[in-house]
Amino acid sequence: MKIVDARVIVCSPDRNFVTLKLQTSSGLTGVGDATLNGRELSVASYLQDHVCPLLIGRDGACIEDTWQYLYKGGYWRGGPVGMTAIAAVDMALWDIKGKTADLPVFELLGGKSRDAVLVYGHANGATAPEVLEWVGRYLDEGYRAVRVQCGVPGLQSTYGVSADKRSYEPADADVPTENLWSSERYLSFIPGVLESVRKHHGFDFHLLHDVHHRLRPIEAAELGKRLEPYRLFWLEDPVPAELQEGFRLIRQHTTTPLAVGEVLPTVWDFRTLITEQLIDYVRTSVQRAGGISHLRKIAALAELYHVRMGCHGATDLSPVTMAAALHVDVSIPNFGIQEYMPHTEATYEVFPRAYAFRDGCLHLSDAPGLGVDIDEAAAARYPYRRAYLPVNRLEDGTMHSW
Ligand code: EZ4
Ligand code: CO
Repeated sequence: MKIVDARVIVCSPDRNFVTLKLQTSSGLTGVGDATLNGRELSVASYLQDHVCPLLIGRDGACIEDTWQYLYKGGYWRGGPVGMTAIAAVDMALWDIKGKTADLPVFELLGGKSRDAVLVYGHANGATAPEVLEWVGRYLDEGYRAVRVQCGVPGLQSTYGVSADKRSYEPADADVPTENLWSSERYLSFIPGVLESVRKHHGFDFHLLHDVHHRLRPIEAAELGKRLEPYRLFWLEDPVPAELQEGFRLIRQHTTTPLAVGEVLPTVWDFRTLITEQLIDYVRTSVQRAGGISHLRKIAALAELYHVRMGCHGATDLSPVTMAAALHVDVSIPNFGIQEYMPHTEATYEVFPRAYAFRDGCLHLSDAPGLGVDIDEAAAARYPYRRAYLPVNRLEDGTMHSW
């Protein structure tokens, strides 16, 4: 079963996506997500110019060998661009493997460990009352886990807080939006918001919060301590993930569970965090971390150290990544939770899918392969638009330096 065609499709049905479509001599196709938010065209080029030519004529059945060939053969290992490109190839080959076997991919990963995948929704608001209202709506819709983000008085705009309450789109401009940041203002405000969420809505659901890498270790330690009474499911990205020693300091001070790693692409990036048990949840996903093959290795290492998986699932991960993540989520033993931010109708028009939300969980169908595709004619109607993620400045105008 040779790979006979490899196409890179760039489109923007309400946001940018890069998709790889492979075709085999047996007449099957497979899709992979290669979207790297704000740097999309770099991955498109990496695939088009440097990977697709190597795929034509290769045996599409050899997923692991192809992974090793692309990872090691690239010489410049790791990094978000290369790992996203390899991820797309890997996903597409698993899709083809499933279709060849006429089985959903989770059956090839060992079968189901659970029937459905627990997800968390996103309640964000400019003010605390708005947050409370949206937490209520999510709970009414059956969500069992809700992430809460709130605007901070004195800071005009805050990452993760948007007008759209269903999904927020941080890559919102063709040059980066500049947000203001003050750890002092944030730390004096956010514990009260989480306290009022528990006061109004109780403890019978999982509550999550994302710091988006904006604190220093000692500030994060203080926050974790102050949030303990509100029993968070996790506190995400309290500090930037590249200074892993920072997590030792946070751990010494708080029992609030920690989640990290939506920007980390390889098992080696997680090694210290996992083996020293500095975190409780791994946040990377299929498309960030080299595909299903490599994500499973991260999950397996995490399993040995009592660390669970909580895959990233914001709207910049296409429905292809969401489907692939769900196959991993239902099959691994150490699943924790899956982030879920519904895509827009335009996105779903381009990416027909076979998963659905019900009772706080996402449910996979038994469709063979990943159970998701790309409608290329629809994709062609939504051309690429440059869009960047924001940056943070401190109140004195300095770029946020950590
Ligand atoms: O910043 O998806 O937990 N989710 C997040 C997201 C990420 C964006 C980056 O592309 O932090 O909002
Ligand atoms: Co995050």
